[in-house]
Amino acid sequence: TNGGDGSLVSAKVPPLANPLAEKPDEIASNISYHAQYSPHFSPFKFQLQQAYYATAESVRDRLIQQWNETYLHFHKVDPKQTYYLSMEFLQGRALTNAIGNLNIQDAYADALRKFGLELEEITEQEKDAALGNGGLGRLASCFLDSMATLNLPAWGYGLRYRYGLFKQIITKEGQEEVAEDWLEKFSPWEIVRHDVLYPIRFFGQVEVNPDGSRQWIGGEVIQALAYDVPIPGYQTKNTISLRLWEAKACADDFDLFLFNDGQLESASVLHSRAQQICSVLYPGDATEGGKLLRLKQQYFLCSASLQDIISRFKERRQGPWNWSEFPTKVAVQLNDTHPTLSIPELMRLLMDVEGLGWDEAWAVTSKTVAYTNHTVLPEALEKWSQPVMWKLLPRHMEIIEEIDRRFVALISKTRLDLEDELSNMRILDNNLQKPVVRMANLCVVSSHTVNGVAQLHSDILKSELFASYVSIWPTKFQNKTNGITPRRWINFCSPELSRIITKWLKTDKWVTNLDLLTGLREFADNEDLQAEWLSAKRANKQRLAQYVLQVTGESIDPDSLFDIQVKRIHEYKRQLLNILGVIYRYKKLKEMSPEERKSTTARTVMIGGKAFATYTNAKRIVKLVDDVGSVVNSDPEVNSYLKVVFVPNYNVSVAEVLIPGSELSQHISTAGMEASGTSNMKFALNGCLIIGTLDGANVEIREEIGEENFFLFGATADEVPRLRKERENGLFKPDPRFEEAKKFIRSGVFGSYDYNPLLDSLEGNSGYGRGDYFLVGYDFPSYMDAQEKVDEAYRDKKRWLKMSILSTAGSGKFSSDRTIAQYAKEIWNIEECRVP
Ligand code: GPQ
Repeated sequence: TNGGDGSLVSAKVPPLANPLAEKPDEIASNISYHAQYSPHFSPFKFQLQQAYYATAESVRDRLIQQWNETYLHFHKVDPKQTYYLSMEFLQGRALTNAIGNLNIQDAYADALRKFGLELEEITEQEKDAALGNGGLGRLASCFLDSMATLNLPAWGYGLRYRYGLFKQIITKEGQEEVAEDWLEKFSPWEIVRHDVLYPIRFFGQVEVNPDGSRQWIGGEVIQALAYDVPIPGYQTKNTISLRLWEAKACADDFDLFLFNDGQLESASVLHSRAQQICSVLYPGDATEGGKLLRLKQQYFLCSASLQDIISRFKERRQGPWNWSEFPTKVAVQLNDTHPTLSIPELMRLLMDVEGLGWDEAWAVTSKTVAYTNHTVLPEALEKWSQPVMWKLLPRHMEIIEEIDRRFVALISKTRLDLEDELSNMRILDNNLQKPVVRMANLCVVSSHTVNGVAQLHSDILKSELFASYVSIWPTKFQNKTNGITPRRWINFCSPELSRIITKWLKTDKWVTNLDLLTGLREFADNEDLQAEWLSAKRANKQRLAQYVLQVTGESIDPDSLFDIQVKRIHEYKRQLLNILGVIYRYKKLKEMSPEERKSTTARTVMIGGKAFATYTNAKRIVKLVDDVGSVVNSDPEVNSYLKVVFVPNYNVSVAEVLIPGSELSQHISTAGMEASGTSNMKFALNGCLIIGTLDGANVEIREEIGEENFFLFGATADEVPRLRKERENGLFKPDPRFEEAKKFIRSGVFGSYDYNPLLDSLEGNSGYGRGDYFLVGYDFPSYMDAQEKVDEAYRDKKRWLKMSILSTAGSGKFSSDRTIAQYAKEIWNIEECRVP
């Protein structure tokens, strides 16, 4: 808090209620205080919605207290601090997580019972904050939880989108997208900081001053306003910030003259233009469109965050100081290339505002910034049109040109052997038809460290995508295998299983030291543990079955094997392989006698995920799954052995119900294409077995939990290029089962929708949208064989339970605490800064 004299003082005002209350009575009084005096609703009502907001506000008071203490402590100690810049944060709900991390869930449950309310029904009221598309955004949120829990001086920076990820509705036509208004009422978790405001410029021109220095002037200026979302660590006082920027027009941008003249819309044109910036999350997941608005959003995030970081750095300086200290106090991590403009923006601020020379500014920038790559898919590597960039960010383009020029000079001078590759390594692609800036190249050249997100992915970056840079900067490239927070992804979403783990390990320390789970291995055969495990999994399956009934109307049998694939719908993730396998299974069940059917393993296959709104083949896959479900589920001969459900609107909260109740999950991408995957880790941690390819983090999961506990199939990453070549040359011989499944769809059993384009993509030797680029046909037979092994394993209950326990026992490595500790030590060079 800033005192009137501009100095930092701690708030001395006594709180009205005790925000740190831990007794149910006191908590109940805090809740009713908020119901009365933070009146967002008409008085004298205390229904679920009101109760949720009042409860959340009482928790928020506590978070504010801890947040303030943390801020002051960081300010006093002045450690090196990390700033995690991400265009996406997929936070999900906050209430259960906050009271869980604060370890006050029992007190809150008791307090709410005094009003005749159950904690679960209150937490259900909260809307998911879905400011992200998928894995990349959720990873950022898991990282925040770990940073806070590890007491690291670290903050997140993102955008406060008005509309987050769309809501998916499944109709007879397939997927429909509806805007999801997470701020419909308001979010009790954000604190607006009216005093944290920065100007952000777009367009305009560069002016050269008499002394040769340059400055960017003119164009449009809007403001970035800070909203802080407090992020509590688990069982620690440390509470860090996710600072989200909102765009605001400048105060004098409202033209009262025009308004009084009756030109109401023209009067506020700058206001609505500013509002657009944070209106929607760019609905892309590994696909990029050249949208000017998206570029504006990216620059808005980078400029606001860097200005804020610099101002905090200066605020914390005491006595004389030098800019060379900046990288000893600040680490900036770029979550993929989306915040790449941080690089030229930091250069600009240092040179044009702070007056540093190029060399000094470059030394500071390149020691500060590090970059994480999350994909090798060519269509997801960001490239921005040079003419568009010159128009929107003329000064940044000058800086980027200069970085490129110096890079070319360096190579020409020192590495003649790389001359041939130089045109691909350059930041600028000056191709006359479509000159672009290659953002990944800009990141690699400018960052001190570049990392991939799983060992295989990092190896591929070094041997393929960034191979030519490795010989210049051999130590720049690292691996940081992704992780997930065990708080949200087992402790809070599967309390039953968590209690059993604590009981058998005789400690709950595993929640912050996930490696302790290996202690379960010695009990994997123990009948008592197995019985408890079974009953916890069973309860989770029942909860899941109830959920499915509620959202789809389909009743599913908790005695069947729950087989789940949930993730964004993408051809490389191969939901099509899954559903083709289901179709084949259905056909075989139809051909069996009733007696034969009885000896099969009954399965419920659930598939969920959102398709990018204009990704036609992904939407066709959604439609196919739903159609197969309609036919199979209403087929009385088969439906006690097989059910197929498309779970609508997959999001963080839905995942928290699905994952604990799953027994088998599918991570079946074409090898080499999934950078890591993170839901694979969540499933394994929850005792769910994986059927998967040797791709992304699957490789390491299998290593950790043992190959005998993993259903492996498919081509390996190094075989894929050869297999594609062979296919192109007409050398692929499809398995008869594959042909049978496709033919079955073409016969029309699943309705009149035209599936031919989808099926055609699997045919032919090559060509756009043809030639089975994702090798569904090649992997189909080994996939079906692996599925048979699953059926067989499931029939042996004891064996399955043992495998399930070993899965959890082997998941310790995949805690995001481990990942973040590695970033802290090996990339950021920061240390714990615990609030006393
Ligand atoms: N990922 Cl580049 C996304 O979710 N969105 C993106 O825009 C990009 C990557 C995913 C990636 O596909 C997964 O394999 C990773 O596990 C995840 O990022 C987190 O690293």
